[in-house]
Amino acid sequence: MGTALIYDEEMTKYKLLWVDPVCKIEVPERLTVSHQALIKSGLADRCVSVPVREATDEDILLVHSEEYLEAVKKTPYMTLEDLQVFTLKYGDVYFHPNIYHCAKLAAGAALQLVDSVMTGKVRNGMALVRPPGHHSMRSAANGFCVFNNVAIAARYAKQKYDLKRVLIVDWDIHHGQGVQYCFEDDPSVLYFSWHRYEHQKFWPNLRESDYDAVGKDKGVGFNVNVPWNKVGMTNSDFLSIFCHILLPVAYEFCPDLVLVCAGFDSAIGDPEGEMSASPDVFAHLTHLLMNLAGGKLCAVLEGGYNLTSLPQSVCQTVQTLLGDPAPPSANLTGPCRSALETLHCVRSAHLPYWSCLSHAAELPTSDVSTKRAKLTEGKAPQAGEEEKKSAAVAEWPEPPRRVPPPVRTAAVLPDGVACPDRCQRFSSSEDPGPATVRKLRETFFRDANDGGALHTLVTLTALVEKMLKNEVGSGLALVSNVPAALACAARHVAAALNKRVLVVCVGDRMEVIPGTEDGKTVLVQFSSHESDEQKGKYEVPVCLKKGCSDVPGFMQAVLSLLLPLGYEFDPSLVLLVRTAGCEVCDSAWQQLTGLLQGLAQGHTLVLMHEEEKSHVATTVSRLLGDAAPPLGPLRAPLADHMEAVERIRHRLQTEWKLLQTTTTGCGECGES
Ligand code: Q9C
Ligand code: ZN
Repeated sequence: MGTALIYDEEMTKYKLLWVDPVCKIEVPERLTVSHQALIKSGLADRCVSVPVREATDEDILLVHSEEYLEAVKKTPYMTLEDLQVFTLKYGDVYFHPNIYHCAKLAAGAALQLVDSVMTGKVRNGMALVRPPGHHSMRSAANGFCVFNNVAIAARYAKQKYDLKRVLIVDWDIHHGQGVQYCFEDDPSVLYFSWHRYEHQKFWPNLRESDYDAVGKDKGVGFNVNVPWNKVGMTNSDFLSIFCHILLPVAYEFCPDLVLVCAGFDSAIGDPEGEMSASPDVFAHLTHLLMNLAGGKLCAVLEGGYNLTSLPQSVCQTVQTLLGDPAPPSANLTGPCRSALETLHCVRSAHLPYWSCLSHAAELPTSDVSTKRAKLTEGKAPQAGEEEKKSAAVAEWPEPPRRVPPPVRTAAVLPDGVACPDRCQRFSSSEDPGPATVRKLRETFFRDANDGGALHTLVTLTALVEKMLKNEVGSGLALVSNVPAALACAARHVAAALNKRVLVVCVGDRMEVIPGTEDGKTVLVQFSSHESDEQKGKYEVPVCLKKGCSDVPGFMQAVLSLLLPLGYEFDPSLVLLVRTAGCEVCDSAWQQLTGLLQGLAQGHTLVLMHEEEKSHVATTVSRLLGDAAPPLGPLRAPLADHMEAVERIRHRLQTEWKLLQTTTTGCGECGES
């Protein structure tokens, strides 16, 4: 199952024919540099090339009015002056004799992508198109957009494949108001958009781009707006919104298909967005969406006007779609104050509609809504009221190459357990030497004399070393003594190699756990073991009664606790341990495994007890990057579990900034 790439040079064959400072950034080179970068990096060759087609009238009429379509149809025959006059009817857009043709190809490209994914020809894909789509409305071109490519694709997919739920993620830095208007009363399409807003001072300056536009009638709750009120937002701000809003809501919604309005004007260097997110953040955003909808994801280009960061961001996205390991998540320092304010407002606005947000504190409305009132009255916010977040610096390092390891996944398995396809059976060829053996024996088997178990530890140590040298990507080991294997592997990474290791345990509380005193080890342990112990920053017991069988509660803990903590910690290795009595259902386990692949450049080592061999094949499949099966729409998590997760987030959010969701600290105790 591959990745589709849809591109046609024809879409570079229109451009601005007169002087217009607003439109001059929307140039044909946007597409050529993006495509060239995919070719040069070898990514294009690894994709399945799918031809574009023209969207038909019928396709376009799924979203647009007949009058508008007929009007656009006339543009190829207009004189330059006619085109200029026609253009004036709309906002921030230009027409050209060939743009109608290109707009049909852009919408048709999105439909070809949907067809390729829905028929199983590919798993996912990206369409590089011009003109973009998300600003165009039923009867109006707008913001460089002529036809709403993604909105048309969503209606088309629903109709042709009888889909019940479609998620549209709009990470372009502008609000896709056209998409919002199209689906605001439709509960079958969940629209998420973040956008530069600056309290309505940024284009398109709409009141309805704010966080309180949550959808209408039957669609109430299915429109999620995340307004950025400052420029200079960073990777932390973006990932924080994903962990604390988009992903919980998306998992609860459980889409059959994910469409991405993939605009890259949200990346650093963009003259429109003025944000500070690095191009490799798109690898993480993409990865985090790839376990939804069984991996069915279609990314369609929208904006992106910096001809350096645009192609870098496109490459990061496509490389992730292809399944290559994610880049490290370095330098996440937590969301800024303005982002936290936004996060809090959005969560509060959506709390009535999504169980996963039901514990978000009610909005203390004073602060933010006052600012809005001031603006609508035309008063400027007081000078010096708050520090101005500085705009992006114009320079950033080129994202480092993401080199897939020669062995994607290796497994340490007892004789008699078959090694799954595409996975390499791992046995250590090198002699560890008597000193290592003595040390292992002394540390882990002082009393016993179990040669087989000792051999396993030697093998695991070798496997961990190979993973950290990127000779092996991920690994799985079936062992007889899980605690010893865990302690050995964790200590080897932290103490011997001096690297950070994230240990995630699911199941019964274990007696032997690696020490976390060194700050190199973070231990997150999901179990039914009740514990109110105030552990330090590096040890996080998560008590889920009924052994994690509350899937919504478990996912809540994974998305809003484990992931942000993991991203901020930025480990070199993840040790994922399934201990005896692990009651988490198979599909939740698979989601966990898949999501953790976004950390440590995909270096996850799964440890399981020998008797768990029935989980080997599915776990290996996740480690290889295959999408996890969907969980189904999630019910409300158990209140106890929500409270447990909230308590832990509160306890740790001064240390782990990515756990924060408010500016005020705890709503109950007033602590900050
Ligand atoms: N500086 C897309 O990214 N001009 N369209 C805004 C404010 C319109 C952007 C002027 C920008 C349209 C698809
Ligand atoms: Zn944009």
